[in-house]
Amino acid sequence: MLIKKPADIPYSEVTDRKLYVNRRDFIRAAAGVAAAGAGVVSISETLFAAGQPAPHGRKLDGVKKSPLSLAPEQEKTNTWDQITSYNNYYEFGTDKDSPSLVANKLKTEPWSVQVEGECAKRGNYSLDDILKGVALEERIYRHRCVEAWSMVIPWVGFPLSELIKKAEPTAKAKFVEFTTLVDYGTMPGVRQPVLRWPYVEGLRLDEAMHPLAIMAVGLYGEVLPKQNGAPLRLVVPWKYGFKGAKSIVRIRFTERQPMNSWQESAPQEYGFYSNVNPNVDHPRWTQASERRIGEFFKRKTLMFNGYADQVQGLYAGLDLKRNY
Ligand SMILES: Nc1nc2c(c(=O)[nH]1)N[C@H]1C(S)=C(S)[C@@H](COP(=O)(O)O)O[C@H]1N2
Ligand SMILES: [Mo]
Repeated sequence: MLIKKPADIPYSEVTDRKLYVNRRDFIRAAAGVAAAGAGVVSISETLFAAGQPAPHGRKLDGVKKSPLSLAPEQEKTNTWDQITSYNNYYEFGTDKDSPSLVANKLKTEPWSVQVEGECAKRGNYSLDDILKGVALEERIYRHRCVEAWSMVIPWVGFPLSELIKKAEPTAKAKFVEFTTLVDYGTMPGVRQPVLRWPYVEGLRLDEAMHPLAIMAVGLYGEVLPKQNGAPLRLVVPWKYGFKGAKSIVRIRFTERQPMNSWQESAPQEYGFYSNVNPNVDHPRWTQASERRIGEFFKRKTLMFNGYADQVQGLYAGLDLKRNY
């Protein structure tokens, strides 16, 4: 059986970007006039009633700037087109352009999240419940995929800690597990045994409470495109991108370390922590450098993806070579 790991498709990373975009345009063109009318580039339906129409979807209102963002002069933000057409979302296929071509079928409304496990406020919460009282912030973050490519992405979201506090974890809760949607009707990828679906990720509770960890609901001030994990996805900027579970439907507080999908599928390659670490190579390639999408020359990968000052305290005393 062919089990595709992120590494089995890595040459998309070196595929010339122009060829890539051309192929996508070709597929769109081939889909023809009818498809254009049906919105191959989908206008997201939205739960954010007040949002005004925006260039690609719907504008999120009242988004504040955050001091935790990268400053624009620090690093250039990737374009909307780059961020929304070069995606990993295996439920929609393993090609980088599959999610942008296929995910428009995903139904993100209504949406609810089941909160379970070691917490006082278990239950089924609508997205509106989850967003009640939260202030949306723009967080411009570096995004480093384990496949050694990277981007800079202007997310819109809110601190994961706010959601966790609302759930009131018990004293026994040490970890948080995130489970994402499986829908056979709209997700062709879940018929392939790439991973055992649903996609599951986890964090230690103190990692999850860190102010840099967010739940994202938007991009470039607009509602999050489906290929990027609408309506609600995790973003943990100091970890490899696969920790950022998309389209979350379940959050569970646990006493024991959850098993995450990539660790389950290839434990010698992907661990639980998955902190970006230029000193710990992937068994099949180096993690010392990366290719920023849109750039030609490689960049050096930064410890904790450049967030070491903020997060290294979480890992004091932990052997980062063993706990990759
Ligand atoms: N449900 C789900 N979440 C997922 C993935 C996936 O395949 N399925 N891919 C992960 C990987 S490997 C990366 S790099 C990021 C990509 O996020 P982006 O497409 O918004 O850049 O999503 C992560 N979250
Ligand atoms: Mo990734």
